[in-house]
Amino acid sequence: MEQQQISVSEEVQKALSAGKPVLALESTIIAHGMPYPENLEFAREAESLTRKSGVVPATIAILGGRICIGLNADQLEQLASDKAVVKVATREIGLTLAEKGSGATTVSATMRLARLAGIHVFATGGIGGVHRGAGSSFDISADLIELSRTSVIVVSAGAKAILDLPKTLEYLETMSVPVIGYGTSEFPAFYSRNSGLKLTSRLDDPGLIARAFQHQIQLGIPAGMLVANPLPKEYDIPFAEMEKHIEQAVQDADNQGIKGKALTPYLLGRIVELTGGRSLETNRSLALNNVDLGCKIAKKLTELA
Ligand code: PSU
Ligand code: MN
Repeated sequence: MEQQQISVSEEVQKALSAGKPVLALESTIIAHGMPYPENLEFAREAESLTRKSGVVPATIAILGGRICIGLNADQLEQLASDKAVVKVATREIGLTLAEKGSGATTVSATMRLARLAGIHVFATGGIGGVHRGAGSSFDISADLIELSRTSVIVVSAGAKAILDLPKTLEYLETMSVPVIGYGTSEFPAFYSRNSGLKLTSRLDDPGLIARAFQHQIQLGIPAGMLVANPLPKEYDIPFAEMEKHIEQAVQDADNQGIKGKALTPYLLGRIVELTGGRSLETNRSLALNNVDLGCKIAKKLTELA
């Protein structure tokens, strides 16, 4: 890798060379998934929770044409507030570097860059998936493709019910991506602990999750792993209650002709509006809950190494 393309913070570099646990964090959730200033508060909180757990956080983004693995306070602030920061999926990494642009990385791009830096565990809120109406729009997130070909454990609260969850699970099965329920046998639906969709795999022990992943790596299986971690009970918004807001948001997007990469950020923002900010508090708590589990898995993984 060319040195001028990538800058790994000193803290992350030291941890990696000492074999200490590191947790990757994405930046699209900051720049395009939550409004300012709650996004900045969340980003800081995620990093401090990681450090408190004895793990080094590596928030990943592209800034000024360089891949940054581990951000300083100014860089976090820029990501959270600068409207010129674009949304970068894996396919846009090369382009953003060539244009010397700044981008927030989605789950797909963050996985790819984490792997490149030697980081194996990544915590986020929810992943992208198969959109409702994908039968005609063909809108399927590149996150699912990346999960099938990049060996990183992604800890999420499942996928948001703005998506077609049954199709998302079918797609993950087709793409050979293990989906592991943590403390649940059901696929969580982000805001809700329950979706009614059964999972075929469940592991309640972070050490076993780490071991399963290590077996995949040793066998040369290219896929990552999706850990589905239901949000804390006190923040649960029942599936049926969210459904009306989601239907409204999907309808509004359709009326305004919003599609492609703009669709997910639009839906996330619209749902915050429609729930009067309640969904934002839920989003924050579930993402921090994923950081907590991500730290546990990252620590177990370094013990196995
Ligand atoms: N879902 C969420 N919050 C998010 C995203 C998805 O609940 O912040 C972001 C993630 O960065 C994810 C991206 O990788 O949206 C997926 O976008 P798309 O649907 O365009 O692939
Ligand atoms: Mn899409």
